Amino acid sequence: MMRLRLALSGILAAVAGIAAGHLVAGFLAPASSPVLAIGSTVIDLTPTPVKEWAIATFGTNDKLILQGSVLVVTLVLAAVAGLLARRRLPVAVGFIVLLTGLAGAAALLRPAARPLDALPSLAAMAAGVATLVWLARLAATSAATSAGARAGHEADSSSDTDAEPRKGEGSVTGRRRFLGAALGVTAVSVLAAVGGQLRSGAQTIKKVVLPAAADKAKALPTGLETKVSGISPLRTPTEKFYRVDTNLTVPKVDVDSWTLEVGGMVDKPFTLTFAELAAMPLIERDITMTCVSNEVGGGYIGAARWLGVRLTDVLDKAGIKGNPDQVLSTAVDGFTISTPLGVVRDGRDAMIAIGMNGAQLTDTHGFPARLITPGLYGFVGATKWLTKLTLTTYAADQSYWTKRQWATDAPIKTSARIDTPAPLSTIQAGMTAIGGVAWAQHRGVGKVEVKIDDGAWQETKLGPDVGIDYWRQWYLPWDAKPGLHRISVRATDLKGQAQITARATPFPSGSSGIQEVVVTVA
Ligand SMILES: Nc1nc2c(c(=O)[nH]1)N[C@H]1C(S)=C(S)[C@@H](COP(=O)(O)O)O[C@H]1N2
Ligand SMILES: [Mo]
Repeated sequence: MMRLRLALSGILAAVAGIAAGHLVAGFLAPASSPVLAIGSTVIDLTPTPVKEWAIATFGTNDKLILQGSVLVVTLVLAAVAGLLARRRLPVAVGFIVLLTGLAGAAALLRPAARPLDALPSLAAMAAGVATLVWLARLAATSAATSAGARAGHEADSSSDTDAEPRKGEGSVTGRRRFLGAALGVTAVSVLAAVGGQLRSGAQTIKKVVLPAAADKAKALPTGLETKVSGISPLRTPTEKFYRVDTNLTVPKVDVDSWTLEVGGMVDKPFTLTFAELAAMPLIERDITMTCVSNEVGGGYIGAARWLGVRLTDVLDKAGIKGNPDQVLSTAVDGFTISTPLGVVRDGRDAMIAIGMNGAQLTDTHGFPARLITPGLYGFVGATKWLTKLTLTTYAADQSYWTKRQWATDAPIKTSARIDTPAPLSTIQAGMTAIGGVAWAQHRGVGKVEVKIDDGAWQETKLGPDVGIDYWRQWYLPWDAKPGLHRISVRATDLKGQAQITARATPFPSGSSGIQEVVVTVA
């Protein structure tokens, strides 16, 4: 029983520390909360294959699972500290100091950390140590009294507690006192954690006024979604747009103090405020983004209307000096992306976007400004929460993912996805439609073909053309006969190049292969 109470003392010390840290972080910087700081460091240190496995296995739940794991490991270690607390209190205290110290170091070693980011971990340290000392003492006292109640003064002669073993009610009183303290710590911790969460959630981004585009996009045509049910809409609503980043908390950037710095191998480095950036000529473009982690048939793809400043306009303002070959972009949290300068300057609509689907960027999609590079996977051209552009060389500087052996130049591979019928679904026999989307950004989709069972590849009907940087909807009417059927799809770009049929994993330059779904027709 005493062991249990000691272990519980350790666990509650950790809970109190984590909660205190979370509360303080809520007021200072949400990302510096101890569990989040450790979690972010774990994300950065995780070897690429493990990261890919986690994304493939857990999908967008990967971050929740990671934080859960950090929490569980911490609680287990804290339970050990609790067990040590009776005979070796200094060691147990040292253990808690070490754990919270690690969290503090993790917070301070984040790329864009400020000294203040250590405060939440210091609060965790204080709350953790105080709780441990207090509860462990109560646990030992209650145990000593209960041992005393059972066996009188012979009980546990090595006990290092000075409590007087009493007869009768003593054990019950001691246990009650411990239980009361444990419940108290739990209640206060829950309040602190919830408070911290509410406080960080209350941070919002400001509303900004976006000028109209000087160079507007054509009105979006009506998509196939009006006639093929279950097909992805021609434009992805912002709230349905996939989100991929390394952040455990979404940066809420203060637009008034935000700046975009342009430097490196340039003649005239300069800095722009948001108003100055937004005052430059704006273009509006329909562009489909894809994540390199998207598996064949996956959902890490979205199509939106972007409003922004041409990246070349900004670079030309600075004037390129020497022979840089990459644009290194940095986010407010220090995350970096390399984009090949040759790609940026080949005439495509690479831009610093400030608007998405007719509104300012949302916090999750990079407010106040992000890069969009048509034709390249997001990890080489779509930096969110952008704050710095540096012209440099691949030889001199490497970015977050290239340091982790991902490709440097990563054009999006041609692919097609079946949206309807859904994999492994059961549908009614009779006339229906097979439909989905296909993409070959910056080359354009030429045709999409479908194969049913062992039949021939049949050309599908394509939806409206929104340009080579955008995806294309497609469908094929199908008279479905009862039974189990296999449906495959393949896309070919406008140059006649069919998508790669060989299966490849997302690492290091994007997945390939033909999607095949199985459906039951009843
Ligand atoms: N600052 C920052 N920008 C980032 C990332 C990131 O982790 N941090 N991830 C990139 C990746 S891998 C992709 S696919 C796109 C996703 O953009 P979205 O979340 O708006 O869809 O953002 C890119 N920009
Ligand atoms: Mo990505």
